[in-house]
Amino acid sequence: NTADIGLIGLAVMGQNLALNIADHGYTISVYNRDPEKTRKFTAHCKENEPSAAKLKGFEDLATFVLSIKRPRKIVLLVKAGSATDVTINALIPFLEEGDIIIDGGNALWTDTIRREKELKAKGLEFIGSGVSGGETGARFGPSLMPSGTRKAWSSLEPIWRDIAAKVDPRTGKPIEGAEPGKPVQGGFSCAEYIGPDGAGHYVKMVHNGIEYIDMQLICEAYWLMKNLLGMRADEIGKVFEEWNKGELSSFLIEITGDILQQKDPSGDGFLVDKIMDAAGQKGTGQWTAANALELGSPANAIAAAVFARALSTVKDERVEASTILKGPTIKLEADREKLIEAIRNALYCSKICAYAQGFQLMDKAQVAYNWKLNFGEIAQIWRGGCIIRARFLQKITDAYALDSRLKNLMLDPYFTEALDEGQESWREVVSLAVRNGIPAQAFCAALSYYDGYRSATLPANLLQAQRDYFGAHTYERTDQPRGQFFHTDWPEPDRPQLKV
Ligand code: 2AM
Repeated sequence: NTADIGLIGLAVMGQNLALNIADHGYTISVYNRDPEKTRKFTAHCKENEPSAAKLKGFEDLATFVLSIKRPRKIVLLVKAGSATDVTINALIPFLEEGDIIIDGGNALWTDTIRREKELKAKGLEFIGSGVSGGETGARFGPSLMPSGTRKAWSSLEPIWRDIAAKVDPRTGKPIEGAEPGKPVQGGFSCAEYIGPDGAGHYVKMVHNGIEYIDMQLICEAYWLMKNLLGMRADEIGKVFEEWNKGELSSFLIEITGDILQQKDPSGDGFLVDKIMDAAGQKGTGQWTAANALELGSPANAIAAAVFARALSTVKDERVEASTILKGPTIKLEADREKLIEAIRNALYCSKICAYAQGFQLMDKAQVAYNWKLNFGEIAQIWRGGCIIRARFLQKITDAYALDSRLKNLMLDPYFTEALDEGQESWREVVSLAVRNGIPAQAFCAALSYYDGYRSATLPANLLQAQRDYFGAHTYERTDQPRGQFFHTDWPEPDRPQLKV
């Protein structure tokens, strides 16, 4: 038993993470349910990977487990859901007290809580770790969101910190330059302990919810430029390239610039124009929105992004409805440069709201599930490696450094000012979308959230009256202390009895 760590599940993420671990000088044993994949992978490594000697494949689970130093650390990168349980159950007979299973899949955090409890009863440790960054992240530095007991974390910590993305601790800028066998040295490591049991997978889930809305907002900005200004894909791509130089600078804006300028292989036009407009999803955005509903946290923009994907999938219905349901004809005499700048402002303001919703949700969750989350650190973990990595996240870290108990990101002075500066354009863009019948549900949802949150009064007074009227649900009064409840015997208007 000489391997520093073991890894099960040699699909793309597993292969890349195993190589990343090996690149950092750790010896690693790997195993896959289908041994053919293990053979293929190790053969490939021998031919192509400088760290191949650090990595050893196993075709038998017992031998695999025995090859690892105790307390054993075994990373699972298998399909989330029942496959994870099947794999854990197969492992248990071979494990010994204090051994640690690390689930790096996209597990639902409640499953992680359950698994940790079950394994604890057997004397085993369980770490649920969010892993973000896709295959490149896994290979050269992912963003890692681990949770479990502190003891288990301290055992995993050196490896997790080594393999994670690195950012400049002062500016938050990602430290680039990784290549196989040559890991980045120094910098803030995007792998911080998140909390006990399911906290890490929860934070990863919210990361994905934010990813959904980030992507949807970018899509709406593209759609407005295309439909209001009649711009070609490559022209819009150039705009995103420009935007990537400023405060919107992020991985998603960067790849959008590239995508929009990609020509179709047929030589006819741009690839994006040929791609079917029906979006897929694997469920993590939906989990975020569902949890926001469950906790009563107003994450309407995140939910709008999930619903936007749902609406996209009813393509046939939309095609039919487009010949039946009428909208306005697009009428626009706008200055192109001015409108592009207004859309950029709308995107930035909406993005601030989206992140405010994500952090507000995590704040609710930490109370509901008994965690203590460090929001500044979470923003910094997301600064490198992951899909939502963005310059903007440093502003979030700065905001929580200024006030660790900040109630809402929008109340941080930098964000308050950014929203104030951008709001006129934001409103103009939303109005243009509405007047011209261009769907922009994420922009609209974000703006409604902003206007709702900044309203000292809302029409919920009437709502409470309605509830009291038909269900005697009672209400509080603005001229009496909170916590005192009143009921009115509402004068029922004369009306004819319903006859069944
Ligand atoms: P496989 O290669 O043998 O299919 C991602 O799909 C990873 O999860 C793969 O390594 C895959 O193994 C593994 N996996 C999927 N379903 C599984 C199951 N029911 N039991 C164990 N591993 C599974």
